[in-house]
Amino acid sequence: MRNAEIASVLNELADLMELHGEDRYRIARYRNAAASVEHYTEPVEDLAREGRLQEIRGVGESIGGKIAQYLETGRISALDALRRKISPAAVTLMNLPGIGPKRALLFTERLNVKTIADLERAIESGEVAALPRVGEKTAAHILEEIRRLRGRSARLPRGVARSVAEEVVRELKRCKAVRQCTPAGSLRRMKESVGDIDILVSSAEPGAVMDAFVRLPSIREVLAAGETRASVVTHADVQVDLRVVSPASYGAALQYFTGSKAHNVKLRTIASGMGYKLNEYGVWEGDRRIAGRTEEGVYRALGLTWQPPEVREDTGEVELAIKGRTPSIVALDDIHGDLHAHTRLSDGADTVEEMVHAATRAGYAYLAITDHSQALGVARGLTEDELRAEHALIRRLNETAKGVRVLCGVEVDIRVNRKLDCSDAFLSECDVVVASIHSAFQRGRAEQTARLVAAIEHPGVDIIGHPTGRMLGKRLGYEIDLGAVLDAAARTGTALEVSAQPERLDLNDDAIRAAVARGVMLAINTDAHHRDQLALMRFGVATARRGWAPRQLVLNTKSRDQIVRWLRERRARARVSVA
Ligand code: DGT
Ligand code: CA
Ligand code: CA
Ligand code: ZN
Repeated sequence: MRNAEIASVLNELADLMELHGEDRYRIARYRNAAASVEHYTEPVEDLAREGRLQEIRGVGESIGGKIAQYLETGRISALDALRRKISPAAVTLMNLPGIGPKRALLFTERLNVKTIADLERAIESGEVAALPRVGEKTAAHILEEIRRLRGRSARLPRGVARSVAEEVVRELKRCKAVRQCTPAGSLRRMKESVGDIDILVSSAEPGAVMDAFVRLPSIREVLAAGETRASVVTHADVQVDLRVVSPASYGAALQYFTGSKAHNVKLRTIASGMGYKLNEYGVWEGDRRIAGRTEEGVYRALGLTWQPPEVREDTGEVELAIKGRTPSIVALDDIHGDLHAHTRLSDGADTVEEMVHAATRAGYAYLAITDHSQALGVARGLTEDELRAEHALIRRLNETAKGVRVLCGVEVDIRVNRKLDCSDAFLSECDVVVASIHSAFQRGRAEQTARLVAAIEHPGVDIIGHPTGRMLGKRLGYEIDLGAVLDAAARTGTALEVSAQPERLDLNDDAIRAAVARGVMLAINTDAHHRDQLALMRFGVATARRGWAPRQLVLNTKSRDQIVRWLRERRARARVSVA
């Protein structure tokens, strides 16, 4: 059925007619016809074959002729003629809310704008606002639309996806017909961003589950709904795919829908090599299901060891599974503390005491308080004297408190000139120093790399915070030569952070893998700005697991005594270099 395709061609024709300044009633006829075609229940190509095109509402001789021409030849001569007259850039721009044909032509002709990125730059430089009949307000509005559209077409940061998925799972579990219910797909594999959300349910009554699903309050639109599968879009503009299987197939379906595709392809090959068939309903020997109820059972039936979802990317885990092994990777239980956290003295929300209390509840052995240094005006950075006062408070706390050992730290800014924002003497007094870049993201690759390497080589620095500065869905990181940064870290023993903040996850999984290959020490930190954010640790750990980071290379798996010893040795070196 090609109805949607035909409708989109008719709409394009209408767009171009509009740009060309044709009669608006004529244009409206094309748009109406496109809408009828799109929603027509029979395939329009059947109607064309039987000469019945004019049965479609709004389709007369002229439009009918164009549809017939398109179906016969794949093109419409009137459309080709218009395409030759109008720049494709104008068409792209016209599709943005707030831009009609007149403005699209104005932007392409007067400002030589060819892409949406060009337009964004032209708005930022003030050129658009200076055009006749546009103005600041319209320009700002268009910019907002561009950013909104961009956010929608991009993959979803996992932090957002997770909360949507949790909401759907919570709502679904109220339905009595739902037995098991869990997110699968890239969300379960803990990827940093997801294309869509996949949810798996086991039930003896799939019909009842489907009914409940398409009526959930969080759902805006049902894209497709069958007996055991459905796709919907939520009010947050997120696609959710649901599959319902019987309990006997739940493990096989969970394995299948967790993916990745590449991992699944390898498993199917192994199955067929054993004379079995593997699908989302089970492992089959002929008509007999030999596994399917649990995921472990599916792996076992194939002679494989179960693999954690985070490593199912076909990057060596299947080969380990054949040998009866799993990658040796860090787990949440291995984490004994957090080495990067803020209080209300800089840009955090809570007091030192509240942060420490939260760390105690998390069962931690240590917590580093690392408020910002003074360069960071926006984050209420502290002077050295203010930081010293905070450290004095922390030392008093440590005298009385049992349990969590609080480390006196700082998150020192790495300035544009490669210097650190605190004196060497001050840094050598701290228990732990995190150094991060917070400014001048636009500098070139060589310059940024040199900034980071200078901080890595500084004897007073223990950890580099969020090393690439990226913010998922907001900005790419600054450009760096990752290899050179990793080499410097390996050489000096300086740890690189794996930020657990869902929009950072920085280093990311690929960079972690490269770091691990060089034996670079990592620190999985939450960079908590609120006591509740200490709980973000699991996202950092998941990212480290995707990068196959072993426990031994993760600094905060060390016990309290071990970390104190590790830091003390580095402090001694820092003091020698000061003296
Ligand atoms: P995404 O949504 O782009 O972040 O990535 P996934 O991995 O969630 O992919 P998705 O939603 O297209 O499909 C979910 C899982 O279903 C996928 O990881 C593996 C399985 N799957 C989907 N299509 C196929 C397929 O054609 N072959 C195989 N073997 N598995 C598939
Ligand atoms: Ca998915
Ligand atoms: Ca999907
Ligand atoms: Zn921070």
